[in-house]
Amino acid sequence: ANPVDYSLVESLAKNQHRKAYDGVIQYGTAGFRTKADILDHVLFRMGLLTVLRSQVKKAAIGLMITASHNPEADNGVKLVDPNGEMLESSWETIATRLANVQDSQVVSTLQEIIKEQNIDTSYPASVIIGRDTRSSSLPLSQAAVEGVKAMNGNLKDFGVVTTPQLHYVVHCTNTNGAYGVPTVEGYYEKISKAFKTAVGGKKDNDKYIGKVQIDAANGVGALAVKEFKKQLSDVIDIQIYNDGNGQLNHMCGADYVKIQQIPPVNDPLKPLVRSVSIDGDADRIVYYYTDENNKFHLLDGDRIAILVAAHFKELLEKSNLDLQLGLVQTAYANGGSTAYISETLKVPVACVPTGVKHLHHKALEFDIGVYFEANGHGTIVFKDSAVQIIRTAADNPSLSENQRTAAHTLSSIIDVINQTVGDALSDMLLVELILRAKGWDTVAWEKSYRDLPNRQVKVKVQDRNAITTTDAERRCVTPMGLQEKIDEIVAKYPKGRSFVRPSGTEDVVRVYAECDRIEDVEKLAAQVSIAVFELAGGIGTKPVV
Ligand code: G16
Repeated sequence: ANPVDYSLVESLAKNQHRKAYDGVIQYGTAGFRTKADILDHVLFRMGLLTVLRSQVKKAAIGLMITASHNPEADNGVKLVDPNGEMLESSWETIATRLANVQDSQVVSTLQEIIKEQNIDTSYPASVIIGRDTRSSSLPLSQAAVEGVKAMNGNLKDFGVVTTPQLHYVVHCTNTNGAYGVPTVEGYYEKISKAFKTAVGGKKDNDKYIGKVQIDAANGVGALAVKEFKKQLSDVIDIQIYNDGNGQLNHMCGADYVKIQQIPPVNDPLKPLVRSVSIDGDADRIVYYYTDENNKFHLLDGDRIAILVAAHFKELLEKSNLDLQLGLVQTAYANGGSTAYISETLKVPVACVPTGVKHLHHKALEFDIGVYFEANGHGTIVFKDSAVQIIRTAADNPSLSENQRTAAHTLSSIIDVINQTVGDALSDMLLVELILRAKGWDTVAWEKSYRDLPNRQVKVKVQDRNAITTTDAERRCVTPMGLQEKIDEIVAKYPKGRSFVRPSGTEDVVRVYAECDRIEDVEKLAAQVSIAVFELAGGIGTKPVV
């Protein structure tokens, strides 16, 4: 690569992309995320940094501009490591440092990073950029592009894509196409083809109806839904609404439906129709339906994880393959789901802190790792050796026909899955395949276990970092006395459980509560919220019971 003109970098940092914000901006749960109008300098600097990251890893690095489930006025950026996974945590610290130094220190900070990380700056860096449909995303992507170019990085700008598509092309690029063709067309083609093969051509069987309606949160996912609808029209009937004409994430989308536990705006509300909500950048999905009495039923990430794990367990038993299956959850997983996994399914289950990066990492420890956050963010990862064992078994004439068929089914499922990160649409197709195999509708799916009634609320505090946690966020360490207070409150409720943690994507503290009786859960959540408000510096209106 040509030597970098640092005087140009300095001039851009001090002029076109100067810092417009005095506070600290942190690399959070899924990258930097805040008001779009204070992010220009962050995007420019992340453009600079991805070039160095690419030189360290000697591979292409991704940069995605989105604020996912947040309101339209917010935006954000996350960096994607070579295998399509989230940025390594030590580099989150580096990213935060570079994002927050004064304009005049940008060049010296880059030089420090180069020295500390021993970076070979002669390596030809490559960066893959994508963005969502927010109006602020295009100008922010231009800032990132200027950063990459100023550092002489090679650039592929994929324009408007879903987050999982960006992760996918990064992984495909770095495996030289072994995982798939590194284009958006390649993504649609691989997943659609795999779904058609796995379905085997027929549209319906006894109970399963290949029909689903999708709330696309008025986000970038709408484009992907429309493309899948087109490519899969002969095997599944997809109806889409909130398809981009309304306000992004406003009273719709996976986050809204999960937290409010009600259908999104514009839902046709026909009873028993299988419905799906995805989020603003299409990496999360929840299912739901309303019954004949107009009661809302949610089938969230926990339910998807269990559906998948139970199906895989059955196929592994039938094919007699000795592969270790495991499931990864976070503290938000409903107590009902965790009990069902460990006591009935008897699949090992691990609990890690919030954030796909933590779940993904843990899931890689299993031959087949199923991970889902309750909010619908998740996927399944397979060790290469496991894929090979499954594929070999599917074609092994010395196995019984039943064993071979089960291995074959497993093998055909693998390519429907986007293993790089949670992907709402590939997850949906996987769920559809399993429901079809079982001849289930959503009512039958929901019957496997009972969710404990639960609530999630937000509390505003002066500084959310005043709350620190331990034990995969299930207990808090500071402020002093808060955990004792929560313990005291929870003890009064049968099957009660509650925890609090600072959000890494919004300026709030999240409170989760669950207990046995639906009539108690509101009260439990409110009492814990009051404790947070009183002990952690609440601002605004104090919560009430
Ligand atoms: C992001 C992360 C998820 C996380 C969610 C909420 O989702 O990717 O892993 O569960 O934020 O995080 P927090 O509670 O820290 O705000 P998304 O879909 O917004 O990118």
